[in-house]
Amino acid sequence: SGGSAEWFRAARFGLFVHFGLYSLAARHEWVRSREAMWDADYDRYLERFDPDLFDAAALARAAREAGMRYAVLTAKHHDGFCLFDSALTGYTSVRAAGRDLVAEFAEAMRAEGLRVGLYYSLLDWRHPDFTVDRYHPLRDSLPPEEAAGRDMARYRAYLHGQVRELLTGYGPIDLLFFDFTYPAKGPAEWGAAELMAMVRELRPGIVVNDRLGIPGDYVTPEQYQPDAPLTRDGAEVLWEACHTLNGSWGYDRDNHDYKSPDLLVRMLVQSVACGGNLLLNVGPTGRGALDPRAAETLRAIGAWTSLHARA
Ligand code: FUL
Repeated sequence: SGGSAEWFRAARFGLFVHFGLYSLAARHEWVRSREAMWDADYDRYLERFDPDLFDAAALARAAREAGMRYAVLTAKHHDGFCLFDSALTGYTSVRAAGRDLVAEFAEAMRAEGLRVGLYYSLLDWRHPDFTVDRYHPLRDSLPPEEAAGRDMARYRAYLHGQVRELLTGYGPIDLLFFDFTYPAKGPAEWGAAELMAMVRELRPGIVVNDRLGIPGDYVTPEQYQPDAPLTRDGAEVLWEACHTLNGSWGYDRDNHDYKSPDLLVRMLVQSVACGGNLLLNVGPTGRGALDPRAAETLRAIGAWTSLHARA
């Protein structure tokens, strides 16, 4: 990746934002899979989706004041619901509520001087061609003849087409966080090499994570804290530990088990000391607001970074 990842190494601290239909359920972003919901069950959230309190400018300000220098929004999570305008599906925040949240987010982050990242789920529990595996909500309910007609080649075209939309319709995107590869599906199912080539052609210098199942620009320890530099073939690699505030990425209303600002500051320090970044998550409420506990945590971290972080 050469010098293009320099901003990423220097940035050290970023905001992860998980927001989608699952935020309305308020009990973890995997709710649709965990509870094996049919489309009709999950549509109750689509019908009520109205992110009237989603304020990208306020999020950007909170991130900057916390000492963060980039932010990553879930353009699409595993449920398939898109926070952007897509010619390839109507399953979007634009169709549901007239809001292109990716556009709002990108503009607001740039206005605060933050780099813009997008998370894009490789899994898609709504797309009719995404084959049913053990994580799929319809794993026990889809009639075999319907399951048999699914075609990952068509899904691949959709996936590549949507990534193209994200990289061409929203100004300069600095980072892509793909998610994720697992035993049932990997680089072959994603068309990973072609996808990576397209991404690099559309956005030379973009920083891409490693979850396509092929090497990317950085590695992504999730919910654990490396205590030494990370290496590949003996050479240090760029890395970013991503962490939740309370164990859940999507808004989890009744989970009160928040990490303390003091612990989070120590995790940030340890990441930076070991050559890594910290990507700290918030999961806005169903209406798009920052939970007061999350807002307070960001403020408390900012009280520390404003004294101790260097530009
Ligand atoms: C995981 C996902 O399955 C979680 O829902 C979350 O998005 C996390 C950052 O990555 O693999």
